[in-house]
Amino acid sequence: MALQQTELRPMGKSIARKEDPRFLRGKGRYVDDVILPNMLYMAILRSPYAHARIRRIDTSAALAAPGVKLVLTGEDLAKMNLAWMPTLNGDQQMVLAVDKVLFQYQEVAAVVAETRAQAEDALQLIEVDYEPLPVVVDPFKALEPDAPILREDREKKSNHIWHWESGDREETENVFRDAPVVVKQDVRFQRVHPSPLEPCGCVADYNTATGRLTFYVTSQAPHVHRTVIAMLSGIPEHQIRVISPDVGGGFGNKVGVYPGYVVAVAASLKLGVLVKWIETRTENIASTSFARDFHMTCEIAAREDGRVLGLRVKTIADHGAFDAAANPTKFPAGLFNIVTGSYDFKAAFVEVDAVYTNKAPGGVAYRCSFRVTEAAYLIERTMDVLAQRLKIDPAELRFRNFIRKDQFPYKSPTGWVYDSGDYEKTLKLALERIGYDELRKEQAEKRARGEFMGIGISTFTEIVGGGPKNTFDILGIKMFDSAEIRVHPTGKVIARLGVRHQGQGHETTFAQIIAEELGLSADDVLIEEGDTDTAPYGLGTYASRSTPTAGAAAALCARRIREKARKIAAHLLEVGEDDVVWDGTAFSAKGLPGKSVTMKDVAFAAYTDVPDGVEPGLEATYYYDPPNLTFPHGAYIAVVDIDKGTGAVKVRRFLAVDDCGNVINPMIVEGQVHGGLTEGFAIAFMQDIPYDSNGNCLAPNWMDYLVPTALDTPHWETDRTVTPSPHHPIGAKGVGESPNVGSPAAFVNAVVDALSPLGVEHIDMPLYPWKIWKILREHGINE
Ligand code: MCN
Ligand code: CUM
Repeated sequence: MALQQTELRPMGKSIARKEDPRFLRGKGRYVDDVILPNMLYMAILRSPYAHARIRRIDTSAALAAPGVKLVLTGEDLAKMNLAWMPTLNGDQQMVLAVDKVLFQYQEVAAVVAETRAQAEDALQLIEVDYEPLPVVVDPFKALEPDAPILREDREKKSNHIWHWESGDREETENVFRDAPVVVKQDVRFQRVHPSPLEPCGCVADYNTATGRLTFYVTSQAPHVHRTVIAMLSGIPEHQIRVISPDVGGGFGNKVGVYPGYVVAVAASLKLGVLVKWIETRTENIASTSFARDFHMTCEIAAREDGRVLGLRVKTIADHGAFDAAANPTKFPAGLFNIVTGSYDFKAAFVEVDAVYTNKAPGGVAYRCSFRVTEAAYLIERTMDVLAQRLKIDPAELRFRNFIRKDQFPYKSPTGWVYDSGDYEKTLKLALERIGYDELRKEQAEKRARGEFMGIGISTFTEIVGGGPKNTFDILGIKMFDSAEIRVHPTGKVIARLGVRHQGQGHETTFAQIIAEELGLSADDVLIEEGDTDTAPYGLGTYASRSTPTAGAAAALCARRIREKARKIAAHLLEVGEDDVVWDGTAFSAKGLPGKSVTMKDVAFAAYTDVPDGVEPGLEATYYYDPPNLTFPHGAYIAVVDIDKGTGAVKVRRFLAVDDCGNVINPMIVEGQVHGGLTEGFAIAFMQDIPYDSNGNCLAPNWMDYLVPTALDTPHWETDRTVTPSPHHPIGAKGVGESPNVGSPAAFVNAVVDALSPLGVEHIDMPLYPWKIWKILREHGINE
């Protein structure tokens, strides 16, 4: 049962989510709920071809259609210097196609009309004369010397975007040369899409009299959107107000700036009226930030007893037509080099080459922690390949290789400094809770009867909290985050943060942090995020960074308030400041029992009875530059049974033991874990965005791209260990993405474990029943 919000000392308690009453009663306000007078509607014409030259666009018939006010093409935008926009990974992307299109569903032209239906109808009247060009969908073929060059705007005349490496090549080669055992596995992490319930959209409102642009957008990073729009449009930053209303799911899909946003702003600038643009489901899946699409080869060098020595990883990253991954500047492949995971490797070397293909752009989204999903999946999968090859139990292999508790802070061979962890404890708890030994016995019996039952383990390490200013920036802006707290005369608080939640419960958990520090109840604290006019600058919510960055800022900001409150308390208690003691709910005077004042008393005095020499009011701002990232970890175990007749996998049990340090709200953390596991399950079993050889996107809707229903979803069991972060002010680590980072490997490991008697060592996701059925059939099982 969730507890009341009115309790004092709310830290660590499962208080009910403050945001739920409005979400559950349909009283949320999303971007499509923004309906303002004289608003026009925009629709976008998209390319049917994956690669084609545009010979001519004729917009005259569309312009003459009923209700149509404006038609824009790339040429029109070029005149406004808006034909191209920068991406968050240092590339540039076409806003509306100029000269050619590079992926199916690419933005070609836009119509603005009085109604959405009129705008969409008029799209049909735009005539585009395309000359189809050869299409490249396979990133390996894109690298071949005779491949057609996709990006003629670049100086470099190849489809290769960048090469990135990490670790020590030579040392790793040496370790491999001398190693008695080497396993090698090709692993694909397929192209998927976060597909939030609410697609992307915006309302652009340029006021020709004031010169102000108000931009409503479903955004995870409103301040970043404001800065990008200012840089692009030339409107001064303070004349732009970005408002991100309630966000109906983000999962990384709402970090980037999409062409539709820029076109809507351009249209509003041109017409001087409000322009709304809301995507369809197909536009969302087929054109906005996809996730993964990594082709990886992993090699582990080890001793005969399973002790790992070296790790070598080679990856081809398919970025589609533009490199629009949202990544910190210094990490073109995100934090993929966390790929040594929870294991103590002597040496590691990781290489990633990024490639253009005729597919939708994007690259980092879907609960990914900047590509940690790919890294965790790869190492957890390959550790199982090693276990199988050496005939060592996968749990035992992990125990032999874990970074030990006493090795923290641990410096990984690719340069990360893990803050804290206790991997052995977490896996032990998981094995006990699931009854591992019993399950292995049951499995042996079933195998003897020709049945296919599997147990899969994943003991992942996450890396979140981007990040420290010396290494982390986006477009040059350092990745700190911020909080501003205002305590009003009656002791009620409004706090604003630089992040922007999308369902994670910040209105509750950040209120808990501040209430705890100020001796108030969470009910006394209103959290506001998402309005750049009021919130302090921050880089937004993604990469599970909110708690590690803005959460830290909130705690330290509240402590700053408490320090000032102490001065006022001293005055009220009529003692010296040094004699004031804070016990968590009130100030009292040392040696004077029975005499105390609460934060509410102090707040009132801050406006009514301020001592001389103290500034009135009770407000503070804090910008937090984290000293390091936080490294949550977990041990996940999946138990599956495979139906021999159909190849269908039943996930009989799934246990997730997570360690995200100190927990602010256990119920919210559990909710995050449930959601992330469901998405990890979807990726493992049902999600993929394939393209045919002509570059047609084969899953641009929810008929072909599957989102699990409650009926599909397994029952989740959860537990927790607590290893606080030593550098975070309240010892918390992020958790939002852990379940999606850790779970795919557990599912696949379980299915491969079930099929291992047939000699199966790896199957690429998604594990569709037909793939498994085919394997069974090849082995004469279900004929
Ligand atoms: N929390 C806690 N104790 C901890 C850690 C976290 O109580 N030790 C709480 C936090 O205070 C917060 C929630 O758990 O209320 C998630 O916190 P955190 O791990 O800091 O992650 P963020 O708030 O930065 O959320 C981002 C993360 C990402 S990157 C994706 S993607 C994702 C996810 O959150 N998208 C989501 N979870 C989502 N959940 C919902 N409902 N909708 C999305 O779009
Ligand atoms: Cu990479 S999905 Mo989340 O970081 O918004």
